[in-house]
Amino acid sequence: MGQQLRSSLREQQHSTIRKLANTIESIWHSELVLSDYATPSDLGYVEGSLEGERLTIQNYCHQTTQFRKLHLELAQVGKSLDILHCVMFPRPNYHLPILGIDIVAGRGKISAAIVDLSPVMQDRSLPPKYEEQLSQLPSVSFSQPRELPAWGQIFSKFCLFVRPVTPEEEDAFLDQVAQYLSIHCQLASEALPVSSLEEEAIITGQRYYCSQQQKNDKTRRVLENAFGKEWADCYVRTMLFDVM
Ligand code: 18B
Repeated sequence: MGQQLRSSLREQQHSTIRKLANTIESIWHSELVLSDYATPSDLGYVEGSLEGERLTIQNYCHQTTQFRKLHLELAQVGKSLDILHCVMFPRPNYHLPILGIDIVAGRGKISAAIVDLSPVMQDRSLPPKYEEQLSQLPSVSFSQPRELPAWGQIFSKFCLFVRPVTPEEEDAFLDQVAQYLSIHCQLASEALPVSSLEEEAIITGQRYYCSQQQKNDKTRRVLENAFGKEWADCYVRTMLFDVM
């Protein structure tokens, strides 16, 4: 799909989503050495409209020494719903958390903004350097924190899940994501491979993370409305939260 179409989706999206997409890409490009990732050719740019409004999806994927998949996805439903989805899946031979971001904006207002560095070890702990650096970040308060759904037990104590209600809160969320992402890219670049025993535990942890995320019915419903149940299920399992 042409570059023009790609950038036009971003330009139509909620300004916070557009800014965050640009921030994520700029940090990835400056902090990591990116290689191509073989995105299935039919999933780079996708459009569907089955029952409801048209859903447009744009995927950007990369890989690095430490990450098997860096995934940034922008989606738009009709003119009314904008979504940014981002997950950084570490390779299983590195003990690193999974960075996940989701922003959902309906009719110009953000209803959900979430960022987390989620643990993969069974004891739910993050590597000590992450604990250290994340604890040192200045705490920011939002007027409308949101409650995690039951499947959200995968998230860490540093998880930020809010409905930002002012431009200042939107900027504060953007700033927090940039901090998490910078810390993550820096610590990941310094990380060394683990033993094969630890690798087994990490694979189990990533599988658990993905199986819990796959329980998010709100994501599934949007995809099902545009593409049908079968396609949506396949997309969730292979593109959004593929287990190794
Ligand atoms: N997600 N989100 O990524 N989701 O993908 N998302 C929603 O105001 C999509 C992730 C998360 O309260 C909503 O409630 C679609 C990652 C949580 O029950 C919609 C795509 C994380 C909730 C969508 C997508 C994550 C949530 C409802 C593919 C976290 C709240 C909006 C492009 C790291 C769930 C609202 C609840 C909500 C849709 C979290 C519509 C289609 C990586 C916790």
